[in-house]
Amino acid sequence: MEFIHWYPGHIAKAEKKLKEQLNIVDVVIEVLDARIPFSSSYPDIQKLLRDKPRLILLNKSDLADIEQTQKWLKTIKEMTKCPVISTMANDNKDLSKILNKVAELGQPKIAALVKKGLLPRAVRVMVVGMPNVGKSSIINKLIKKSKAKTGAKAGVTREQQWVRINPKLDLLDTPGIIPLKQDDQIKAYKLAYVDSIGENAYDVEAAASMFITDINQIYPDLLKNYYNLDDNVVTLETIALKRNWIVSGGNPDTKRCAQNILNDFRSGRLGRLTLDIYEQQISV
Ligand SMILES: Nc1nc2c(ncn2[C@@H]2O[C@H](COP(=O)(O)OP(=O)(O)OP(=O)(O)O)[C@@H](O)[C@H]2O)c(=O)[nH]1
Ligand SMILES: [Mg+2]
Repeated sequence: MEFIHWYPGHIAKAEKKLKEQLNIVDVVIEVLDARIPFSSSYPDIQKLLRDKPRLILLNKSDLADIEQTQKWLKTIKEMTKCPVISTMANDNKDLSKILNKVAELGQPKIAALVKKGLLPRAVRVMVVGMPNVGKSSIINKLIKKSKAKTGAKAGVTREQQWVRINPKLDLLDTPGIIPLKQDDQIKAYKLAYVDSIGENAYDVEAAASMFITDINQIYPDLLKNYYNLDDNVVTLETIALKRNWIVSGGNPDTKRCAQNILNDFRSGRLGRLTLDIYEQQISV
């Protein structure tokens, strides 16, 4: 049985829109979820971008396993040859790093324009990523200081709004949504854990059960301790019974339990966890 239901027509439309947006920028900021750097990446991104320079952000790093994030930063850098930075939306420490990297990545394009006899212009950048990874938060962070919209540019699509970040940098203020086309069901589950897939596309209890299995493998005892279970049987049923979530007839309310477990993870209450484990992903 397939876990996630895809809508091919919707994907084609999203891909077309993304391509149009990509055509008008010089540099792309790709946002990944630091808890699932592998599963929140888009396998076709290289093809879509062609030679466009890319800065990769491991966002929500405040929710991810510190040690794993360090490993992923290094590996993704080696694999993609792109600069990679870990970020968190409510912290501005990384802001100047992002701005400097984008300016640096856009420089060759501007130099090429000047060489052709054109006037130098600001580097145009956009943010792309899967749903819910923090694209809007990052855009807001970038434009915090400069709310002024620069309006439509000559020669580029009129509906697009640009924000001047600084004299050398213009940001497209709408993010590029990477379509959720994942043939890989394991990746799809992980995207569901981090709430990157609408809940109408999957079964919450199935997702929470998978989540329990995955967490028990990577962080043994974590759930047992967090939910204060008496033995090693960690299931929706045992957790629901322990919490006294009961439906009529005395049965465990597994649906409520599933929702609660996923919420505990998403909010960080379970701790800083990474679900794409570097050692496992790299060995495949
Ligand atoms: N803990 C934590 N939460 C974050 C971070 N970045 C974003 N969020 C939260 O994650 C949720 C989604 O963030 P958005 O910026 O709306 O993500 P998005 O990629 O624009 O989402 P869509 O527009 O739905 O595709 C919001 O509740 C944010 O507050 C982060 O670095 N750490
Ligand atoms: Mg958004």
